This record gives sequence, structure tokens and C-alpha cells, in this order.
Amino acid sequence: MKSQELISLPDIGQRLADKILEIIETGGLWKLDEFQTDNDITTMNLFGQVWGTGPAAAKKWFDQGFRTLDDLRTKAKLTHNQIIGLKYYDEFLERIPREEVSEIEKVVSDAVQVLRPGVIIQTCGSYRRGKASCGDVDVLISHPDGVSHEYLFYPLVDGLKLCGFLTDDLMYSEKVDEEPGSHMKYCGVCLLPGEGRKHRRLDIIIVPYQEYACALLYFTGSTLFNRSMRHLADGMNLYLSQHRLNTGIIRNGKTKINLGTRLPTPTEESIFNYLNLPYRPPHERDH
Ligand code: 8DG
Ligand code: MG
Repeated sequence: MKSQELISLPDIGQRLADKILEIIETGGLWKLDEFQTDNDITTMNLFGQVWGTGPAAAKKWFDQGFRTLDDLRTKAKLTHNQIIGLKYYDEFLERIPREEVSEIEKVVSDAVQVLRPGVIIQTCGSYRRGKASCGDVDVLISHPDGVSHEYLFYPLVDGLKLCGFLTDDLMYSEKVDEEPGSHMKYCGVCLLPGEGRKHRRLDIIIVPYQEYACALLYFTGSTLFNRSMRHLADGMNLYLSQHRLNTGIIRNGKTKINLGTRLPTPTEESIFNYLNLPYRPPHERDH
């Protein structure tokens, strides 16, 4: 069939004729495929923004035929975190104004100072980098005496739950990464008292004092900045993580056979020094 034959039919112009021919010749319509693909991606993005959901789970739900958040709520098999993520879907997508992050920090700070005077508490992440709004609140806690941090985690979290400030738990763990035991991390949801407040994502991380500067650097970010710092350390045969800066690493290709020994890192400045870098304040660490 030719384009001319189609156009001779009633109500068919050139553009419609082209589409009909494309369907006859290829068995499909490129524009429709593109539209459907866009829709698929939009739906998977919608699902991927449920807290605790990665791209694999989002795709699985899509393949199971789910298309809306209500489909997920009523039909999908959800983890505990995904249930909470759906419960506060809209609230978690909103950025938290800087001033509110300060208020949240104050509640945690007041609670922890009562438990153990002299505690160091610092909100990290985008807040410390000076952003006007933050995706969540990342609170880092330690104690200069080197031991008190061990006794803070459960009393602090339990106290904040009892007063209604923490409303839901997401992750509650003493073992948070490949070097278990030294960092304790709570991920949950908090709500400031008063009318019209929103549920916000709060992380509380408690670390031993000798790891404080490395943790401060890590949790301040940005993720990209951290990656560059680690890469630089690797190139100097050092090893930088949220726990430590080590020297004397023995590698076999890319594998570390021996992690070497910890360098003393009393401050963030000391870490920059070891890496032969001029100190960069947090608001210059976005890249
Ligand atoms: P935001 O909450 O305002 O969205 O930004 P953020 O404060 O910079 O990010 P975050 O997700 O709260 O994480 C806090 C810091 O943790 C981040 O600035 C750098 C560090 N971090 C890494 N790698 C990763 C990672 O893979 N995931 C997350 N969530 N944080 C990471 O260095
Ligand atoms: Mg953050």
C-alpha cells in the first residue's frame, strides 16, 4: 500500500498515512513506543522514590502490573521500610528547611546532653555544607572521653521515642558496614511538636572519638567529594573510610591484603594534611 492510496481515503492526511504505513511495515509505531517507555520510566521513578526501594524492586512491581502507589499499598509485598516509605511518601519527598533541621538537631542535642554531658553533636550532610534545605537530617554524635559513646545509643533512641519525637523506625543497628561494632546508626522518622509539622527522615550515628573526624568528613559529604578523597588516598597508598585513614596498605592488584595501620586523625584538617590538600570548609565540598 502506498501513501497516496491512504490519503485518497476520507479523513486521512499525510501524517496519519505515514503512521499507518509505519505500522504496516514495522508492526509498531515508534512514537507510541516512546510514549509507553516514558510512562514506564515515570512509573518506575514513582516507585523508586518509596524510601527503601531500589531500581530492582521498582522494576519488579512494574512487571507485576502495578502502576500506582495505591496498587503498591493494596497489592504489593512490602518490606517494613517500604510500608513506612509509602506512609510518608509525600512528606519524605519534601526538602526540610534549614531552620527546621536546626530545631530537630536541638531536640536530639538536648536529649543526649542530659544523658552524658560533654557529648559532641554535629548535624552533617547537606546541612553542614550550608544548604538552604535538606533531604534528611544526619546527626553525628561522639564523646571526647572515648568511652561514653558506647552507652548513649539505646537510652537516646528510647528516650526520643518515649517523648513521641521519633515516630517510626527504619533501621536500628549496631552493625552498619564492613567494619561492624564501632558505629551505631539509627535511621527513623521524627516529628517536631506543634501544629502543621511534617514527618522528617532522621539518621543518628554514634561513633568512637578516635573515628570522629573521619566520620565527620564522610557524613558531611558530598558523596562525590568523598569519592574523590578516597580515590586520592588510594593513589597515595592510604586507605580512607568513614572509620579511619590507614597507611601501609598492602595490595595485590585491586585487593587489599593488609589494611595497614590507623593514622591519628584528631580533626578533619589533619586528614586534608595527610592527603597534601589545603583544607576545604564544608560549604566547598559539593563536588
Ligand atoms: P540530602 O540529605 O540533603 O539529600 O543530601 P546529603 O545530606 O548530602 O546526603 P545523605 O544521603 O543524607 O548522605 C549523607 C552523607 O553520607 C553524604 O553527604 C555523603 C555520605 N555518603 C557517601 N556515600 C553515600 C551513599 O552511597 N549513600 C548515602 N546516603 N550517603 C553517602 O559518601
Ligand atoms: Mg542528608
